[in-house]
Amino acid sequence: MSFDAGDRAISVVRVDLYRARLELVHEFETSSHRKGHIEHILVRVADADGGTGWGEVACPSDPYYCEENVDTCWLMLKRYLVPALLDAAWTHPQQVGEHMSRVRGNRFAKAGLEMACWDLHARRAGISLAEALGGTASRVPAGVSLGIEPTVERLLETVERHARQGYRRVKLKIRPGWDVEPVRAVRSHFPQLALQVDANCAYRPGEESLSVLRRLDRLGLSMIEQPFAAGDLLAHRDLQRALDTPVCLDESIVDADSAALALALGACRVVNIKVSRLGGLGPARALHDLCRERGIPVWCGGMHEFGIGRAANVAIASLPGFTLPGDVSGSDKYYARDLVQPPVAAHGGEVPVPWDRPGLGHEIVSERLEEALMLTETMTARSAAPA
Ligand code: OSB
Ligand code: MG
Repeated sequence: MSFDAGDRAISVVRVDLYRARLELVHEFETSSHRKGHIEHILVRVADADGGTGWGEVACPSDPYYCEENVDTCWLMLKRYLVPALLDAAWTHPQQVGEHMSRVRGNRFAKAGLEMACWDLHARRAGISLAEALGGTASRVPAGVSLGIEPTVERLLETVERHARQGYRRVKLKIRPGWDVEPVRAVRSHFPQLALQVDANCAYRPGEESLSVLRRLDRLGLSMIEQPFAAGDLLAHRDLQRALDTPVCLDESIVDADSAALALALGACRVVNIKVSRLGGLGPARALHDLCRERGIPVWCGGMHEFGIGRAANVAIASLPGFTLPGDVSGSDKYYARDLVQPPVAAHGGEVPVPWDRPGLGHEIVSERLEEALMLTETMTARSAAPA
C-alpha cells in the first residue's frame, strides 16, 4: 500500500449519474413479473485530486420487489443523496452512510452512491475493494438464479446448461402453481445438484401453502427463500418450526433491526445478503458480521447487476462468513456484452476475486456505456472545480 488513505479527508466534488439499459440474453420471470431488459443507474464520484470511483444502483425498474424503482432512485440521488454527499467530508467510506442517514429508506439509491465511495477509497489506497472490506477468499463459489420458465422441459434445459457450465448450485424461482412439479422434476433429473428455491413473498400463510412447502421440504433443498411477505416474520418463524429445510430471508431483512429481530425469533436459519437491499457495502458487511457472530451462514444475493455492482458482490462475497454459494454468476449469464473490462466471469463454478487490481478491479468501457445510455446528469460541489 502506497499510503494510508484512511487518514486523509475525502470530499467528493463531482458526481455523474448514468441511467443505462442492457438487454437480457434470456427473459427472467419471478413470482411478481417478467423482464427482458434491465435499467440500472451507474454512479461516478470524483474527488478534488482527480480520484474516481464507480457504483451501481441495481434497483428494479418497477416497485414489485421493493418500494423503490429506477425513477425514485434517480430522484432521490439528484434531490437529496448527491447534495448530501457533496457537502460532506469523510475519511472512510463507512461514514458515507451517516451523511445520507437523514433520508429514510431508499436503500437501493444509497447503495450505489456508497459503493462508488468505497471504490474511490480503495483506489486511493491502492488496494482492492475485497481488501478494503476485509475479505479473505481468492475465489467465490458461483451459483445461478433461474427464472420461471414456460414449461418444465424448458426449465430442465436451462438447469442442464448451467450445471454443465460448472455452477455450484441452482436456485429456482417458484410461485403458487409453479412449485412442487417443476422442483420435483429438477430434483429427479439432477439428484446431486445443490438446489434451492425462492418465492419472492408469493405465498400466503395458511394450510394450503404449508402443504406445498411441506412437499418441497422432502426434496432435499438447501433452503426455501422468502415464501411469505417481507414484514411477516412470525409466519416465517412458524414455517421454520414446521420444516427441516432451512428458511432463508431476503426481502424481510433490510437493516440491523430487522435482522436482529428475525434472528431472535428464529424466523430463518440462513440470510441472503444483498448490497443494494441493505443500502451499501458498509451495512452489508455489518450484517455479515452479525450473522457470523450468531453462527448463521450467509450468501451473496444479486439484482441482475451490471459489471460494477457484480464486482462489488464478488468483493463482499470474499468475506469469511459467506460460506454458501450465492447468486454470484458470470455477467454472461445475463448480458451479451457487459459495461466493464475485464468482464466478471465464472470459471469452473467460481468467480476469482481480483486482489491484484485496485478498487472494484473492473473498468467501465466508455463506448459501451455510451451505447447503453438513456439519461445522464452531472452534479458538482459549489466549492470545488469539477474534476
Ligand atoms: O429475489 O434474489 C431475488 C432478481 C431480481 C429481484 C430479486 C431477486 C433476483 C434474483 C436474481 O434472484 C439474482 C441475480 O442477480 O442473479
Ligand atoms: Mg430472493
